[in-house]
Amino acid sequence: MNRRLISLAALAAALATSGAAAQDRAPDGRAYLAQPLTTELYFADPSAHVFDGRVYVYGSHDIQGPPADDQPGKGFVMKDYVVLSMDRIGGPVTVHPVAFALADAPWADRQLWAPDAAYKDGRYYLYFPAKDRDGVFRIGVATGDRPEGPFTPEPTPIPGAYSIDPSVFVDTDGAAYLYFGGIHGGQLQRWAGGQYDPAAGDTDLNQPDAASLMPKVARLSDDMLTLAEPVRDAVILDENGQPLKGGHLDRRFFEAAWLHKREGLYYLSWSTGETHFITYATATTPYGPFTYRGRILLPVQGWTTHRSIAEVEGQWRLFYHDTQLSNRTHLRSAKVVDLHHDADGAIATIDPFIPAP
Ligand code: FUB
Repeated sequence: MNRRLISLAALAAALATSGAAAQDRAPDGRAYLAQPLTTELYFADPSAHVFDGRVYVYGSHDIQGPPADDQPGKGFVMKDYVVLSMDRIGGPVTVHPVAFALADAPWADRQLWAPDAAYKDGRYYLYFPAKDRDGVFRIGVATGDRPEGPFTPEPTPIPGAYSIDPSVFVDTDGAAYLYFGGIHGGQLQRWAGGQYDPAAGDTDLNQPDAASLMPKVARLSDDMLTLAEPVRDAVILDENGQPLKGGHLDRRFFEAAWLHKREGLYYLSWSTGETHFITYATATTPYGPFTYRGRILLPVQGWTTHRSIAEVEGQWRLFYHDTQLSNRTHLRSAKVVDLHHDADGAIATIDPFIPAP
């Protein structure tokens, strides 16, 4: 029996004992809009790309960690990356072998969080955050000659990149941009002065009148391994042209920046953290400034929310995660649904649950 049949048999056995209905509805009775891409493992923070006609999804390989209430993010203790792929949306999903493990990255000590990948000139690049031995989140890059890995990490983190949730956008002219950052457990506030300050800002982020911290952006060098320029803020403005404030909890940037481009317009989306929305803003350049437009995804089951947006088979898709299979914050599953832009480019808000008839 191959690996997939074994896992399907295990799932069937689990459903037989736990009851399939428990899989189909959230604890509060709502029905899920989509089902997990895989039940073989917990897989979160999905970053999807089409490489050579096949869909590849990069993400966090969730595992059970220690109780984690005393420190933001402490329970996310991932130790390796795996890649999912499929030849079409809705087709069978392949879970590839480990793409690389924590021990392969000499500088990384713990917590392999949300990654992303890019392709250039026959090479694949996996961008990933991890804490170093001083407990500081940094961002590394690993390279490989196949989209599913294996990937070999560079010996040091990318100079000038920090915090969490790297994502790469490759523009139509071939220029590649790295977006990153996440507040609270992602430590972005500790870099507000340009250097890492372990005492900075951890409890001071939601000030109603202070500008919120913004995601970071920098163009990548031609070899995709370093930053080609100083990091700048991807500034998000409200409808009056003012930077979002720390107190705008239902829209300000928390983590998980992602850029997609459609019909010449640049869309930046992100998670609002404790209010659990995926929201977005648009701009005419990849640097911004971006103007807030609205919500893409209403709260999913689970504390975190994270997504990527990719055009697959001529249809825009939203890859996201929730805790359907575990109902536990740190054990998440990736899903995919269609995403629709209105005539004026606005994104139609998605409810991850099916409305009751
Ligand atoms: O997976 C760990 C962290 O949870 C990610 O880096 C965040 O975006 C959130 O999804």
